[in-house]
Amino acid sequence: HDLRVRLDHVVSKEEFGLLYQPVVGIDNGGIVGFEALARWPELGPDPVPPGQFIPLAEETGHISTLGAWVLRKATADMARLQHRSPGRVPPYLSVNVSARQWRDTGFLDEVCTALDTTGLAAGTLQLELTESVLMQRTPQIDAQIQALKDRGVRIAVDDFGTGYSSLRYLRDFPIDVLKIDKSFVDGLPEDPQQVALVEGIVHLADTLGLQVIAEGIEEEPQRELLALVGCRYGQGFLFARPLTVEQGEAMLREHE
Ligand code: G
Ligand code: G
Ligand code: MN
Ligand code: NA
Repeated sequence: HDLRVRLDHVVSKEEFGLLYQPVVGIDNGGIVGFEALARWPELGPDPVPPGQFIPLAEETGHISTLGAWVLRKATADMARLQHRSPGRVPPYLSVNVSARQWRDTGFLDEVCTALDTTGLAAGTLQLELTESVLMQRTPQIDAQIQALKDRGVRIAVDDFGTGYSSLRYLRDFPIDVLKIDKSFVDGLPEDPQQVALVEGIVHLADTLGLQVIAEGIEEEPQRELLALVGCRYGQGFLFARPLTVEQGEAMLREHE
């Protein structure tokens, strides 16, 4: 209950933290994008971990306000960062979008307004959804996703392999990217079943023309195995933790 009250307060003031975790090339560690990750604001003691306040925000509906704020702030941050790094392929921005946000009829407008206001190129925005969204599709959600695709926004399936879903959506749905969940990466490279699963996912994605990002890479042997089976992109503490936008920009320059 105390957490609910504190979340009400944070949401009403629109005071959150926002960090960016680099997405890198598995082979060379070069940054190709950043995933925006919401954080409890730094004011005061006793920060609440995102694994606690995000589910509560989803339950209470606050995720709509929080999500809209993340979109505005992250597109503005990334547009500035791209502007300051001319002459290289601009790193893309990936934003987590909860099922509840996809059901909001105003969501498409929010994204378009964020792009128009900040000047961020639509082709450098990626939106992450979970398998549950694909299982609860409605004509309205499909229309929003198609409109975003028509604008050039990319769609990624987050936590791939962990939800209750049918593989049919990979064929019927305009997805661009699969993010292999950390739970599959954890057992690499020792667990032969995990290796087979990851190899299978990469192969399936290749066949369907989808990009793959492996999440939660913490150890060099995991990276090597992923590179070996042809996974081209990764995220994880081995490469970088979630960073402030300034730290992210500094890391981008180091790798130039
Ligand atoms: O930041 P961390 O990696 O601990 O994230 C915990 C969970 O919170 C993850 O499932 C992540 O996808 C989710 N999350 C983090 N930031 C956001 C956000 O801005 N919006 C939504 N919907 N989920 C987020
Ligand atoms: O659900 P989603 O994949 O968006 O969640 C991303 C979460 O995973 C974030 O909270 C981020 O802080 C966390 N994360 C990213 N890389 C690693 C990692 O290498 N190890 C662990 N334990 N967590 C990670
Ligand atoms: Mn994510
Ligand atoms: Na994930």
